[in-house]
Amino acid sequence: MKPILVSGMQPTGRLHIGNYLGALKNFAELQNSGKYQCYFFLADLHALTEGPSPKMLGGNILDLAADYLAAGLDPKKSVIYQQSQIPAHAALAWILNTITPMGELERMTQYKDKAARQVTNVNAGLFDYPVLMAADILVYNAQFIPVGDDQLQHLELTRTLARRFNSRFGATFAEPKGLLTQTPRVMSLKDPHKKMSKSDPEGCLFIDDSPEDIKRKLARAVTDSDGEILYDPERKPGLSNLLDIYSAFVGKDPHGVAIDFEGKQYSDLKAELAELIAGHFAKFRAKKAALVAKPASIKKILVAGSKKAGAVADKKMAEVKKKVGY
Ligand code: LTN
Repeated sequence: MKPILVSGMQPTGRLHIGNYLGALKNFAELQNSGKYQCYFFLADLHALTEGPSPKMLGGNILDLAADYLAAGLDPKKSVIYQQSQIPAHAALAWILNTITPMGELERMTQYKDKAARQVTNVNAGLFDYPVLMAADILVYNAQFIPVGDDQLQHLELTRTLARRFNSRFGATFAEPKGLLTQTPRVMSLKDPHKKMSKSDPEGCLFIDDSPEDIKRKLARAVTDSDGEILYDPERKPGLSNLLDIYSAFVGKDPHGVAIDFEGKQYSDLKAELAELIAGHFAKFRAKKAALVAKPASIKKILVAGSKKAGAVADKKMAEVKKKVGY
């Protein structure tokens, strides 16, 4: 049996190139490596912690599923499913809640960040987010979890909860390992000191942006006034961000990219980068457009995947119930 790999993303809006390079691109590569039994899900219970309207949530779920499929996740190779359709996720989260001290959740930096940003809606779900994430992982006995470094603290909690449950109730869960995806930090085109974020669409390149939008946003990207193409994140953060992005898409070191552009204008780099990115996502855009035009086919894939995943999760949940004494 191949080891089990689980990961997911929240359906909370359009994906940008940072999300793509940090997660989705790796999902497809891990799937195609053939080394794992892959489970990729839409974290639509987690998404509820941000308080979306029902229409918004429904739209985002279909949109993210289309992103998964257009980026190459294949229901013949991976289980692709919706967290909310599998009761075992929330059921296991409840049981794990009872072995999670408040203090361990109070320390979570993502919670603290989100509570500071989302001041009008600091709900219990936001606080409990890491326990649900632990359940997402443990309910499949997953061994490998591809995540960005912002999720490592949650993964460490998952390992702690697995150990704690196992020692109290007997061997039940595998302790999962993170597969750290090394992402270049993709910064905003408008302010290279801030991370690229969907909340600032003009500083952000979405993976389904039209070539015209990509060109326009890059043409306006903040650089500096000395005109020299040189990789120097300290002195030239805007330009270096563009070189980092370029290098991530061509798989070359950013200093090397800078050397290739020596003597050229910033506008040349921006135009070539726009073409590179628009070209990289050309097939993706076409596939996504075709999928979005047939939402029923997307739903069918999610229903079938959720059924498969649900059968696996239910089995583990039955074991857990027995172990705790039900
Ligand atoms: N918190 C993750 C999404 C997520 C996840 C998971 C990832 C929820 N449950 C389980 C891996 C495994 C995020 O925001 N990137």
